[in-house]
Amino acid sequence: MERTLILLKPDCVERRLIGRVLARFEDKGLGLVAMKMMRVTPALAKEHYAEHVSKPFYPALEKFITGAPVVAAVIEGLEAIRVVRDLLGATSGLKAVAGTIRGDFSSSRQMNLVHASDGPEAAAREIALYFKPNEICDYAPTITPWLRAPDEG
Ligand code: FUP
Repeated sequence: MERTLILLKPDCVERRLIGRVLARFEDKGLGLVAMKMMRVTPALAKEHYAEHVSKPFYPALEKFITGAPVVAAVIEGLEAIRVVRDLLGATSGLKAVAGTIRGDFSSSRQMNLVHASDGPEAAAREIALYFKPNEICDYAPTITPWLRAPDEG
């Protein structure tokens, strides 16, 4: 099992797409194990986007990500890090394939609705940035036997 961090970004919240976007992950069979609405502060934005802080687009990205609330969540599932990124599609909504979340709902590179961790190290770092260990709910969903065969994990 893997866990990954998603952020429903300010454009997703302001456009009232929270429910429809979360439904895409639930429909796939992934599980939510933590979730909260919050403001990303400039300090948190700089930590989250540490690899981008020195890039020319960073000031606009920080203004965007701090400009309205976000919904942070931890998603759990088999190969969840890759599966969630595949569901999102390419970074730019203009390039993302139709049928993906960004391909269906975004026409922008900055306003691409959802962030998701891009690997195991990023997932561990980002989950710890947004959630304390006791905010994550460990549970065994009773629907699991109807989502996959026992030998699939
Ligand atoms: P992703 O891995 O899909 O989140 O994308 P990146 O790490 O490449 O970029 C991080 C965020 O910066 C994305 F949400 C998009 C944004 N971005 C811009 O706003 N302008 C750019 O020129 C490049 C990226």
